[in-house]
Amino acid sequence: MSAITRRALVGGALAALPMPALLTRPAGAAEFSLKLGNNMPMTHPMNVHATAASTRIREATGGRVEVQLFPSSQLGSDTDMLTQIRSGALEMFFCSGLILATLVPVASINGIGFAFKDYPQVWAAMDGKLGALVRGEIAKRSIFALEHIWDNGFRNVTNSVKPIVKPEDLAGLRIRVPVSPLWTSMFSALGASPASINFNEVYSALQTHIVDAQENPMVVIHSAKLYEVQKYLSRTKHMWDGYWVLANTRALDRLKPEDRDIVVREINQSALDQRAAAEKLNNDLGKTLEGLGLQFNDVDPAPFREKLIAAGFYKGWQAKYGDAAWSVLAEASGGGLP
Ligand code: X2X
Repeated sequence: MSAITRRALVGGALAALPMPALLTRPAGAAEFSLKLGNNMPMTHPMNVHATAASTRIREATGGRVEVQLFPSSQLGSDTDMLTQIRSGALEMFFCSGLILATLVPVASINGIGFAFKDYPQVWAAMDGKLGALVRGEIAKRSIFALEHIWDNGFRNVTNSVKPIVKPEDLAGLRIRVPVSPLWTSMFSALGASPASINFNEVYSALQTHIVDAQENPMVVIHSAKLYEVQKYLSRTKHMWDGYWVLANTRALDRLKPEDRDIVVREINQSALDQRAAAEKLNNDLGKTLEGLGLQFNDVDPAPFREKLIAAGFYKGWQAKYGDAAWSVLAEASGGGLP
């Protein structure tokens, strides 16, 4: 008998037998295990505070619910995880609104160039009308976005060629951007040559010079060690980006209502804790990164914004999002939009 036939027979025989040992949960095991995937290493404040939430959820549900973290794109790229969260193969996913926009177009709206000047403005917008608008659109796709978005941060351009001081310095620069139409549009409008690459391939793309530049908040540049393969950090602060916690609606609805409430409550609590931690790091990491060899320069945002206006960037995106959504952004940005 060939190995294949034997395996098929054994499998068939086993499948036909009742297997109480396998169907009963071992003592102490959770009734519900929710996988939570993301693209950051465990040291990133997102995973530090997701771990804290997971511990509190296990305690508060008496061990019935377990949130299992899968950091560092272990379950695949962001594009893969977005597919998995829709199918239910993945129960929860930390996803940048801009990446989510390949599915829910308005979700990229907070990333419009230079829309927000500081964190207080961002949190008022994202916990207020702008966030509600985006969450409403996400809900139409049978995905539940938890109330509080987590901080990724204000993004800065890094590269291995030269300091970026004026928009012309970006001309023709091969810059990695995440997979999202808004990012490609913005860096094309600024005169660079953007390439869409998922985060799990960024380090090697920079190392092998498939691209020479990328843009991310300080915390990401630090925790993913991008300073090892980049030389200059220009404080462009060209957009703010955050991570929604997305949950597959069917998976959440399988929980007892009180367990579901605990999961949502504790993750929202950790969102607020993580914001404080990430904001502090994003403000404080400059010295550390300089010590690790990155050369910093300040940037006047005005000419970058002018370049975007001249390229029709704002008008084009206003037309895509529609006037209603655009006016919510305009109000949240306190007159920061052209
Ligand atoms: O992919 C990126 O650059 C990152 C880590 O910032 C996001 O998840 C959008």
